[in-house]
Amino acid sequence: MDEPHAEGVMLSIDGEVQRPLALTFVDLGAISAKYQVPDVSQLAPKRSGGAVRLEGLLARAGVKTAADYLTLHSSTDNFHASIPLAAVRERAVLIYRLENGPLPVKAGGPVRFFIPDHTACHVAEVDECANVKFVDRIELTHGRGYDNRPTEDEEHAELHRRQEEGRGE
Ligand SMILES: Nc1nc2c(c(=O)[nH]1)N[C@H]1C(S)=C(S)[C@@H](COP(=O)(O)O)O[C@H]1N2
Ligand SMILES: [Mo]
Repeated sequence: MDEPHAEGVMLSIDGEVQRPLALTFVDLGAISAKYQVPDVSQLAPKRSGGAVRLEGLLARAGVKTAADYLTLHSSTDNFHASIPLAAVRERAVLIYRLENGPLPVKAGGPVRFFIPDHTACHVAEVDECANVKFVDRIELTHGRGYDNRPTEDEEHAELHRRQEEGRGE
């Protein structure tokens, strides 16, 4: 996979919003400092990089009252998760930066959705598996949107094996 370029659109937001957005690395960095998390290790010790709070993106896009689900799309590997908006609205972040550049692909970049206090895989709608890597589109929906997270244990175990191979573990 090619490493992301700072000039290209890294993340779109659409669906039940007043102002659909298409954001570059520079746009993400220009979101108000009150929504920036300069060092995500303060939220999750094992993670590194800089993030912007989901709330900051939603404030710019303007969430319509009908929206009650957040659907995270990765076209890179066709992975999608749809989770209740209220459960993550105030705590989820988008990790998008490592030092001065976009988050590398091997860390799930250029943009990675992250719920700091997620549960273990598989136990609820909002679980570790919903931490979508290479997320390029966030869609606000009324009702649950498209979700292809594995539901069977074996299928999920296989996905984890593939991810570990991808990291060279
Ligand atoms: N795009 C994408 N995001 C993904 C996945 C995936 O296969 N593709 N796997 C999910 C699963 S099942 C888990 S448990 C976490 C693992 O994140 P980590 O590799 O950073 O530990 O990423 C989630 N995000
Ligand atoms: Mo998972």
